[in-house]
Amino acid sequence: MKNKYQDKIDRFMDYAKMRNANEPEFLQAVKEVAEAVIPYIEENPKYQGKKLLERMIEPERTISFRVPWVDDKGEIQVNRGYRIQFNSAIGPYKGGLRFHPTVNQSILKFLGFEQIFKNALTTLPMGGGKGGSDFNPKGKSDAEVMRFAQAFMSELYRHIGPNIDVPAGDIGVGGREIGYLFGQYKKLTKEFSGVLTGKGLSFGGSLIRPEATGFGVVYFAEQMLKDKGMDIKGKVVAVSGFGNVAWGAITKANQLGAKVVTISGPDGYIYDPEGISGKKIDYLLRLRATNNDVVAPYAEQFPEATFYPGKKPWEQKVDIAMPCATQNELQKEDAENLIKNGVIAVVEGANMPSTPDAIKIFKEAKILYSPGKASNAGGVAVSGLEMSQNSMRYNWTAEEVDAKLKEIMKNIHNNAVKYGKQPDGWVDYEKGANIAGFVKVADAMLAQGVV
Ligand code: NDP
Ligand code: 2IT
Repeated sequence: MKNKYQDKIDRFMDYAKMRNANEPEFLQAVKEVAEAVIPYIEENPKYQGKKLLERMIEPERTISFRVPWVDDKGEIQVNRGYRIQFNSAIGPYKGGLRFHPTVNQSILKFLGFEQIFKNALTTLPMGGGKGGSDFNPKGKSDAEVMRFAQAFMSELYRHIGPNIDVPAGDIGVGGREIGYLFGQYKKLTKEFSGVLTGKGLSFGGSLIRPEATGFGVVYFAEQMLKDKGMDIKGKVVAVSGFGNVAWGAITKANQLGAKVVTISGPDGYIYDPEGISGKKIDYLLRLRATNNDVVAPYAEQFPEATFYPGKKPWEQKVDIAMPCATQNELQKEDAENLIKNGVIAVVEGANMPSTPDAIKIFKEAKILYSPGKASNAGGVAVSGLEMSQNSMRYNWTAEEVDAKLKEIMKNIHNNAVKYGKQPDGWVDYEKGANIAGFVKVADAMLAQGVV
């Protein structure tokens, strides 16, 4: 089906490519938004002639800096740090920090761009941003992680603040790293504030923040199924990754009566036909804490499971797929396998885990497919709730935060349905989420003039 506005989309993408050559991940994220939003702009004159998309794809500010630090052997190491302050139309810049050797400007721009729309969908007042470093946490000692985090914050602190830009975690950045970053910010500024989210509970963190992204993914899946008169209970689920998001998703899926049969790492995947539950979920945390980046030991620990080296979980027959590892981890042939095996729903936990080819296959098959910016927004939503609690100098209970998270995920779902429902009743969640996020940010930009 050719888009009526394809020429306009192509022209816009030529412009984006010209200005962002050599940034494939960023261009991939821009194209997804352009394909949904350009037709909407064409049909809604209020958004025309204002260069809204041209402005949105240009970060308000890009900061790149040197991060020198000394390792345990006394050797000097040099990493590169970034913060992309993408859009502040609806609130302070907000988004995670990623520490991974693959980090570069293209990846952080794609993540920061996605964050604009995701944060708008949460209904909370947060702009979009992202940052990180090419620092590789693998095999690093605790002392090395601390020295790196302190060196990173020694520059970043100049650019952030509780009303300016509020970073959080992402791949390679969890509670430990946020603690070290917070300590250094406090030392340099003499200020105890909600400048970061994902903090420890004893210094301003919110209950349920560690679980929030994964819980939100499962709440979103629940809504999608409910919309079709189905229940998540009894469904078989494939999860990829074994990090923070995977852990939260597996925990909640079990609580709601689903069976999770896979996890994965860079070394391959684990298939556990008995389901990953109970003490096996706790084992994931230990596996992660070894800093070795492998899932193979799971099969030694639990002999009923099989380890498939170098493979991805998408070859298994499951009802629901939840990619929770990283970008572009679910490709065309994986999508074909999932469809062949009768998958009902693909609910993204990671950011942009499905390639455009894979998404096309899901859409043609008219299964339930949700992009990360809608289904993984629970993490940043609870970050927003952490900011609120810090401002109030008050803490909500786990039940209160969880109830708000559930409500937010329901709102995101309904908002995506509002803009994504097709004449035949099938919901294009990708289109719906992109337009819903765009409308909120575009209205704020229009009201604030050309700034
Ligand atoms: P973690 O660091 O806790 O876990 C990341 C997982 O993905 C690990 O299993 C990791 O293995 C794997 N992974 C990372 N990079 C690669 C790669 N290049 N190739 C193969 N596997 C890889 O991160 P999170 O769980 O926090 O993040 C997972 C995804 O969810 C990311 O896409 C992130 O952007 C997204 N997300 C995170 C949120 C949060 O609140 N933390 C919120 C919303 C989205 P390894 O490190 O061994 O490579
Ligand atoms: O991708 C994401 O939404 C995150 N990594 C969480 C960001 C946040 O500010 O909590």
